[in-house]
Amino acid sequence: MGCKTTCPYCGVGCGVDATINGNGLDPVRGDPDHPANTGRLCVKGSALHETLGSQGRLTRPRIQGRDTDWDQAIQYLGTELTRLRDERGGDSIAFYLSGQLLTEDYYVANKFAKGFIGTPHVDTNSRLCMSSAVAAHKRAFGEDAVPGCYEDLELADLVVLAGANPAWNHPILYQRMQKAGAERPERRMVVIDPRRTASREQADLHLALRPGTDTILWNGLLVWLADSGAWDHAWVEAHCSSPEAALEAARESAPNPETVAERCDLAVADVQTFYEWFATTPRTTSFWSQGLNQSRSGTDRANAIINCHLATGRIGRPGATPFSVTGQPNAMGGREVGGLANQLAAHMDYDTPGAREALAHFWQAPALPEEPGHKAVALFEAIERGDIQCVWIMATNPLVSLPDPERARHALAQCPLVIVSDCVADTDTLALADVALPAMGWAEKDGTVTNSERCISRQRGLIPAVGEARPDWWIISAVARAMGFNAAFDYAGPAAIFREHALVSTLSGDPKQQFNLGALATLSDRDYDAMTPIQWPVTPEHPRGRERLFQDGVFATPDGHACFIPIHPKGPARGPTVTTPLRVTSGRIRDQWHTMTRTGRAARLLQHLCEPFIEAHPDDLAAHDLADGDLAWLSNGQGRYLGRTRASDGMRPGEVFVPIHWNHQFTTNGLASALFPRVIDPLSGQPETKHATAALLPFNARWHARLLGGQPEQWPEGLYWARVPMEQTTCWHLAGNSPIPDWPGTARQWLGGEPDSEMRDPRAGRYRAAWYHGDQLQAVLLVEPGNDFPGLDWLDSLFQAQPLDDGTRRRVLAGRDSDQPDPGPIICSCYQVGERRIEEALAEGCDSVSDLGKELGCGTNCGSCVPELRQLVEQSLPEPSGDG
Ligand SMILES: Nc1nc2c(c(=O)[nH]1)N[C@H]1C(S)=C(S)[C@@H](COP(=O)(O)OP(=O)(O)OC[C@H]3O[C@@H](n4cnc5c(=O)[nH]c(N)nc54)[C@H](O)[C@@H]3O)O[C@H]1N2
Ligand SMILES: Nc1nc2c(c(=O)[nH]1)N[C@H]1C(S)=C(S)[C@@H](COP(=O)(O)OP(=O)(O)OC[C@H]3O[C@@H](n4cnc5c(=O)[nH]c(N)nc54)[C@H](O)[C@@H]3O)O[C@H]1N2
Ligand code: SF4
Ligand SMILES: [Mo]
Repeated sequence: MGCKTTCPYCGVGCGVDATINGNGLDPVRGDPDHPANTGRLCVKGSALHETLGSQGRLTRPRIQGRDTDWDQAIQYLGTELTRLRDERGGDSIAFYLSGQLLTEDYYVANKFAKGFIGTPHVDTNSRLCMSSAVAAHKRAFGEDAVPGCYEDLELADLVVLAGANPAWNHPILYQRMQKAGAERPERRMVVIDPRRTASREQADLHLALRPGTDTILWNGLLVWLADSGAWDHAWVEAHCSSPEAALEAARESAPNPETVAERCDLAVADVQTFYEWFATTPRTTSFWSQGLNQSRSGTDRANAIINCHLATGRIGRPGATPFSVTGQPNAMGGREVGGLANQLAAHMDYDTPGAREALAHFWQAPALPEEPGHKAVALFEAIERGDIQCVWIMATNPLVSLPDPERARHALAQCPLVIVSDCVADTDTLALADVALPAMGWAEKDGTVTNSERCISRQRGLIPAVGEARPDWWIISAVARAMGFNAAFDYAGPAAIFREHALVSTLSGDPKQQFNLGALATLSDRDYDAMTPIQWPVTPEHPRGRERLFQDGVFATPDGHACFIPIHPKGPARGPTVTTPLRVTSGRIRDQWHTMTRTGRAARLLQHLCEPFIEAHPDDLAAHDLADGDLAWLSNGQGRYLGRTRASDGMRPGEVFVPIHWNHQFTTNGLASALFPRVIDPLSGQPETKHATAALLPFNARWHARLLGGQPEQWPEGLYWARVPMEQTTCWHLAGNSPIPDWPGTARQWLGGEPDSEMRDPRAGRYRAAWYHGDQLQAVLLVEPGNDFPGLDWLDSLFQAQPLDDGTRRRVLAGRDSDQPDPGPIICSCYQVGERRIEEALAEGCDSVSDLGKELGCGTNCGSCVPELRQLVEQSLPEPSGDG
C-alpha cells in the first residue's frame, strides 16, 4: 500500500511516497504532490528504507542498564520526579529537547515541563542550530517568522548563499535553484563561504572571506546601498525604525569596499561586484545557515543581512526576502510550540503581556514559571553545579553535539537522574543514562513537522514499532499521569494534541502575531489523518495558509515597524592558545546526518566518506610534513581530534575543516566538538561551533589494517580505529603509531583463534589472514605498511552466507577478485559509481555530466553528486589555450 509521509532529515521537509512491505518499506520515492520536492529526494532521503529494521534499536526501557517494562519505568519516573519536585523544587528538573521531535511530542514536553513540573529549564538542540536566526527575526520583525518561501529561491534574479552549503545540506532546495538557473541563465548566484564547497560549483561569484568577518561585509553593503541610490527611502520611512543608527554603525566599520576587502581578506573588485549586483537586483534572496548562526555574533550577522533587505524593501515580495533556512526536520515546529528556554509557548514569551496568565488558565497549569530558564550550554553548566538534579534528554545526542563535550559528560556523570529517550540502543549520551526509554522512529511514529518555509506536513506511522518503542508524546504523557496530572495528559492521539496546539496559537490575541493555526483547531481525526501540506498562518482569513509574510509592510512589533539594528562587528573568540595554530571550522558532509545514528546504518551512505577527516590546504599539510590521506591530530588546550587529512586547495591556507558526524560509536577520537570551546552569542545563547584554533600534529602511523567480519573484545590503547558498516559485514579501518612486531600472534589474539589461511611478509610490513567456518568466510585481516588497500566491496560480498569455492578462497588474501576492476572511491552512492570508472568514461570521450549519466547512470537518481561530477568533468577538460 502506498502512503505519503515526510523525510525525517533536513529542514527542506520533502514529501516521501512509501510502500509498505511486511514490516519494512520498499525503496522510497519522492512524493510528486509535495510542494517542497515535487517528486525528488536526495541521497539521504532515498536511502531511508535502508535505515529501518530492528538491528541496533533500543527495544525496551532500561533502568540502570537493566531491561524493564513500561509500567515499572513509568512508575519509577513518576515517583522520582514527584520526589525531586517536592524536595528540591520544579526547577531542579530540566528538559533537553530536539528539532527532531514531532510537533505533538514537543508540545506535550513543553506543557509538561513548564506548566506542570514548573521548570523554566526547557531547552533544545535547536539552540545550537538556529537560535541566532530566531533572535534576529525577533529583533527585526518583532516575531520569529521566516518571511519567504522556497519559490523565492527560484524567482530570485540574485541568490546569495551566506555560510550555507545547500548542495550537501539542503540538496533538494539546491537542485531547485540549479534548475531555475538553467532556465534563466541571466540569474546569478553568490556564495559567501571561507571554503570552496560543492555549492560553489555553480556560483557566479565566490567570496572566500576570512572566517567571522561577515558582519563587515554586510555592513559595507548597507553603506553601498545608501550611497548608490538603491536605498528605498519611501518604504523605509513608512515601515521601519532607526535606519540612521544602523547606517552610522555600518559606516564606522565598513566605510568603503576597500576597507571591507582588507578586513575580510577579499579582492576589492569582488566586493564591488557583489555590492553592485545586490544594489541593482530587486529580486534578491539571501539564504543563510550555520556559517552565520554558529558564532558569538550570530544574531548580529543575521541582522546585518536583514538590514540590507529592509533598506531595499526586499521582504515579503516574490523572489525578494532574507531567508534563514532551518536544519532539522522540525526545528520550526519546536519554535512554534515555544520549546526554547526563553519562550513560553506558541510564539509567546515570558514578557508577552498577558501571555502567562492566558496560558496558565488554558492549560489549567498548577505551576507556570515566571522567568526564562537556562539555554543549552548554561543548562549543562547548571547540571554540573548540581543546581539541576535531573535532566530528560529527548531525540538529541549532546555528548557529541555540544561544544566541549567532556564537560557535558562530566555534568551528566554526576547528575543523579539522567533520562534519555532515543530510538537506538547505543549512543555516546545513552552510555550515561540512568533511565533509557525506547522511542518510536521514523515510519513508526505519527504527527507533524514544519519545514523551513513554514509548511506543516504529516509524518505517518507506516510500520509496526520495533520492540516496545512508544511515541515520545505517549511516554511523556504516561509519566505526567503517573505524577497525578491525569486530565491534562489524557490524549487519545496526536490529532488531539495538534488541535490543542492550534488553539494555543490563538491565545496571545495579538492580530499582528503571524504564527496562528486557529483554522486548524477543529480538524477532525480524519482530517488530521488526511492532512496535506499547508503553510502557516492558517486562519479564517487565510484558510489555505500563506506563502509570504509582511507583504503589507506591517510587522509584529508594537508600532508595526521593522527594526534596523546597528551592527558593531566582533570577530570570533580567540580559542585556547596553542603553538602554530590553525583555525578550525566544522560542518557537514553530503551523506551523513549528525551523529550517524541512522545514516551510519546504511552502507551506501558510508561509501562517499567513511572516516573522520581533516580537510586542509596542501601548503599547510606540506608545512606539517603531512601527505594527503595521512592520519593526524588536531589538538588544543581543551581536546583533540584524530582524522585522515584531505588535501583541498578549496581551503584557505591556515584553516582546516572537520566533519561533525563521527563519535565514539564510530571511531577512537573523532569528536569535532571536542575542539570547540563553550563560547556563546550573548543574545541568542548559540555556541560558536564554527570557530576554534588547534595545532595540527602527525599521528605517524607505522602500520595500517582492514579487518572485516570480526573484532576483538577491546581495541588496544593508542590504536586508531574507524568502524565502517558495509553491505554484508563491518569493516574496521585500523592504524597504529608503534610497530606490531608479531602480527600472527596479534591476529590470533584479536580474533580468538587460528586463521585458516595466512600470508606473512614481516620484512615488507605486510600480513594477511582469513578465518572460515566450514566453507563460509568469518573474518579477514589485511595489514599494510601504507594505507593502500584495494576496494573492499568484493571481499564484503563474500560474507553473504555462501559457500566459497577454492578459486575464490585463494583470492581472499589478495583482497580482490582479479576479474573485477577496482571502481575507486564511490562518488554516486545511488548507482555505486566510483571515481575511477568516471575518469575512464571521461577519458573515453564523455564530456558532460549528462553524458556520464547516460553512460554510467551516475547523478541521474537523487542528483546529490552532480556538483562533484561537474568538478570531475571540468578537471578532465583541456585547459583553455588563452588565445581564443
Ligand atoms: N547531509 C547533511 N545535511 C544536513 C545535516 C547533516 O547533518 N547532514 N544537518 C542539517 C542541519 S541540523 C543543519 S543546521 C543544516 C546546516 O547546513 P549548513 O549551514 O549548510 O552546514 P554546515 O556545513 O554546518 O556549514 C555551512 C558552511 O559554513 C561555512 N562557514 C564556516 N565559518 C564561516 C564564516 O565565518 N562565515 C561564513 N560565511 N561561512 C562560514 C562552512 O565552511 C560551511 O561550508 O544542515 C542540515 N542538513
Ligand atoms: N562542532 C559543531 N557542533 C555542532 C554543529 C556544528 O556544525 N559544529 N551543529 C549543531 C547543530 S546545527 C545541530 S542540529 C546539532 C545536532 O546534534 P544532535 O541533535 O545531538 O544529533 P542527532 O544525531 O541528530 O541526534 C538525534 C538523536 O535522536 C535520536 N532520535 C531520532 N528520532 C527520534 C525520535 O523520534 N525520538 C527520540 N526520542 N529520539 C530520536 C537519534 O537516534 C539520535 O540519537 O549539532 C550541533 N553541534
Ligand atoms: S533534501 Fe534530502 S534530506 Fe532533506 S528533506 Fe529532502 S530528501 Fe530529506
Ligand atoms: Mo542544525
